[in-house]
Amino acid sequence: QTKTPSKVDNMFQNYSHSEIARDTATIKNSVIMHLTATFLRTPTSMDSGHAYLASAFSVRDRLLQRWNLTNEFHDRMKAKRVYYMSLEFLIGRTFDNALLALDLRKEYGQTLGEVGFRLEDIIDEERDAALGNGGLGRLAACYVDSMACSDYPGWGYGLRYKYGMFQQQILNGYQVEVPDCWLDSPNPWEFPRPDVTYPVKFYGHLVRDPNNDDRYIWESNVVYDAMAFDVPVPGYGTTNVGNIRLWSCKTNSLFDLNKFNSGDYGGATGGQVAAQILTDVLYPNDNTNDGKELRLRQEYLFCSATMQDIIARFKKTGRPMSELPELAAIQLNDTHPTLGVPELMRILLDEEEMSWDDAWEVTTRTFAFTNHTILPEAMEKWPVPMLDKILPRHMGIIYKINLYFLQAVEKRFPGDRDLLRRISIIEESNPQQVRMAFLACVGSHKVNGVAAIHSDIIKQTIFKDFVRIQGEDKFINKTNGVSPRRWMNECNPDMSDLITDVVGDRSWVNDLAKVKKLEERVADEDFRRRWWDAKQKNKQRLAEYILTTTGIQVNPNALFDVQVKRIHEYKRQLMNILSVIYRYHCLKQMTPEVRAKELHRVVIFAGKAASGYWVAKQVIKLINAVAEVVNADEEIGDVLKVVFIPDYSVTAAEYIIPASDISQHISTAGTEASGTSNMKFVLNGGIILGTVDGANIEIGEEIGEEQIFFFGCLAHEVEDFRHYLRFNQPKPDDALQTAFDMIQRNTFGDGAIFQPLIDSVVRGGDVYLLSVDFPSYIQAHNAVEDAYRNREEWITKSILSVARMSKFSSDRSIQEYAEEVWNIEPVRVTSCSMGI
Ligand code: GL2
Repeated sequence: QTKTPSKVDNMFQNYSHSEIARDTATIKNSVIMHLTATFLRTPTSMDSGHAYLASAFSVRDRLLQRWNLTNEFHDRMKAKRVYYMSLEFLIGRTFDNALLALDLRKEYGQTLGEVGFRLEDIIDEERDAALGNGGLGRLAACYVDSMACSDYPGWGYGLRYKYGMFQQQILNGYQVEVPDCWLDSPNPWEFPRPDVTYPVKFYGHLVRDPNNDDRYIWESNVVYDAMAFDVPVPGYGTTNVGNIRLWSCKTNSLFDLNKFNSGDYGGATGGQVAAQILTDVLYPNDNTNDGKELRLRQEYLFCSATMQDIIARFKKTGRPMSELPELAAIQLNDTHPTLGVPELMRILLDEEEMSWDDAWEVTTRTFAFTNHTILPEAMEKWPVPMLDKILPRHMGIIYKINLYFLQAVEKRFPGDRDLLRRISIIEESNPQQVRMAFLACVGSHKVNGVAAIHSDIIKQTIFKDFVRIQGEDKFINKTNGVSPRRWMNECNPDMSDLITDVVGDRSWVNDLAKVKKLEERVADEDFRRRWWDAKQKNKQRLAEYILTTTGIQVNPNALFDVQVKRIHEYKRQLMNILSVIYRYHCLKQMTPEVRAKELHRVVIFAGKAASGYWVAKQVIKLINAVAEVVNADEEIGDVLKVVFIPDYSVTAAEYIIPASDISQHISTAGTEASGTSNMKFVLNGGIILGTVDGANIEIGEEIGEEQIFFFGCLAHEVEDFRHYLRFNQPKPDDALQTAFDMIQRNTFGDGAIFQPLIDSVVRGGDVYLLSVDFPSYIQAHNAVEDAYRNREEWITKSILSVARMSKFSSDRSIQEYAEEVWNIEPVRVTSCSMGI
């Protein structure tokens, strides 16, 4: 359904008419204009870096016209907007994405060709915007992409970190973190908005309003400025352009002239430095809560600026504050933005002078909350004394939210003191802690998990009491999805062209249900050959990438077996590398004749470990140690290669994912909330080797169990195994024991450095159940090999998988959120609606 305006004036008419000139002469002019006027270069002194910048700025001009129109139009229509609040947006590159969205790839390729550059090289000049850790941050980027492409009026809100996710170098097999200074060169994809700046207060004290019990005046002289930077998000197949508004802590007003005049130069800039630090770095923790005070201040800066901005926009409509939920829906991407709840309450109570009950009603109708993990170490909690010191007003509001909530529960379940203790937002530990997941839950009208199994688990565990108190209907599932624009059309051009041939046009990019048509061609010999060739070409491209990034030569005809994701114990990269060691052992036992007949395999790893996560870093070292020995073993040759690709990123994923034959998603059952790379791999014609966990399960349901290799224990069995292993020594099977023995016999260098990894299994209770799942894991590997040897069977699996993946488009997820959580409708800016 699309709204059209009753009457639109034509103030944009001329402006819009000039939009998107496609002829190469105009494009060339605009590139040269930016080259000379923006970057002070001439065509003769143009290098590929400047060719990229000038082209990017020229594309950006075209995008910004659409961006302006979209926002203007949504404002005029008083459209309800959704605000996706996320401390992470893992955007990656934008240039190629924008070219595809504007359908200008060919034209820019031609223009660049005329001045002596290849488009692919120019695309490679762009640095990733790596403002996120992993799945959660990339999901946020896919969701804003889907909002733009589906014409939903939606904005992302986040922080503009000066240093994004660190760059990973590998030195002597170990991970070394290097700062990611991504803003060192000009960033064409952001727009500074000095006019959109809000003051954000910290510390200080409270004065009660003598005339209004609900109202306080918060006095403090620690006030920072949050300034907006807008990042346009091009919609594909629509002129709508979305927006991600990122806040940066501004420092200008914090220069102390008095101190400077008295010669205290350090003191004069001290305030600036303190403020700047707030948005300097992304915390590089994935699925773990760090609990650092600076992080709390980051979160508040983010929440306060965002809430002030949303309210300022709402106020322009002239509607009373009580109607905020009619025009704004706010989604909390995990608990990181939960301070938005007490911040909105503070604004409504103290600035808008609403009553508590009215303010609470507005707040809970506006917010909804997505939980992304059940790992206990990831649960955000803030010590009450810390929160009280930094945000005294918010601590007071949280206490009161908790009090009213507990009173209501006590009324319904009188005398159940244990229930009150369990559900209290304040944990009675020493010191007391604020449980952010509970605050987010109480402050929201809907709570969702990110895959069916995960949504069930949270209802049975962390939110069990809340389901009983607040009702089943509040707790829903929204299975994650990925953008077909980036994760097929952009990263896999050959397979995309094939799909386009079958569908008849490229409309499947915005309507993934259309890939179903591939099933009709599954028996078509010519089509099958082209399908295989597309995969081979992607493998060749990855082989080249591996050679340049690692110096290792791999054979593109081997089976490419990939595990790329954050390094985490629960994701069990350790189990993978132990199976590689076992395979190496088996190969060494064979005669050369027998060995030569083995399936050739390249085992590919990539992923970053949080800088403080020692065990994860040891796993990286072990992978590299094994790679060094195996790859140098002439007896083994191409039969087995092991590769660790450094510095995994969105861009690296765009090379790796289209080239996989098999990808591993092997978390201990019940621990991976969803996973999203699993969806990307299958969408690109790869097959999953995985546990019965997260979205693997739904992928299996959709594509059919013949298309996926499952193994391992089930989520409901995990607790019993863990309990058993707490009191009994695990019993590694022969294969696992062999792998341990080889490490301990110093096959891969000094075995002693890896002993803690072995101990985590044999002495540490084997929390992630490696010893339990290893036998079925090895069996599953054998099944994969058998299947891959039968090429025809494999091609069928690959085609059928892609054909059945439509559920996992983020467009589907966003539509479900829009209809069931946000209550928003698409609002399409059409040429005629703006008088174009
Ligand atoms: C995660 C989950 O671990 C992952 O399984 C899920 O796919 C994503 C997106 O929902 O969220 N939770 C989390 O804290 N991180 C994730 O990637 N960092």
